[in-house]
Amino acid sequence: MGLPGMTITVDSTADDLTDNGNCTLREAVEAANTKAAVDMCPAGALTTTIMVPAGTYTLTIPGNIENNNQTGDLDILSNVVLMGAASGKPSSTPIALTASWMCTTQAVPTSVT
Ligand SMILES: [Ca+2]
Ligand SMILES: [Ca+2]
Repeated sequence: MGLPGMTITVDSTADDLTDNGNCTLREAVEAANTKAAVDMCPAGALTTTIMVPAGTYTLTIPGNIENNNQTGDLDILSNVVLMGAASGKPSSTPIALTASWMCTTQAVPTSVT
């Protein structure tokens, strides 16, 4: 099961899922989703806090209609808290996502009536 809480610090504004010695935002989300280490990101936990340094994070891997965080938008499939690393406050870091690749979250099912 792993630890109940884990913090992953993003160290690159790049967008990749490649084992190249960094921890991108996509890799951090992947580590949270899979509860396994991804490149330099440590394994996520039941609740994973992702520390996001100030910067512009442009998603550059093309793809749509894909919901497993591999291409296009980021797909958060577990409990994730995004924190601005500079201030340590939630939502303090603007994350610029390209308009067509919006960040989607699926951790909390919503009921539609
Ligand atoms: Ca990488
Ligand atoms: Ca996707």
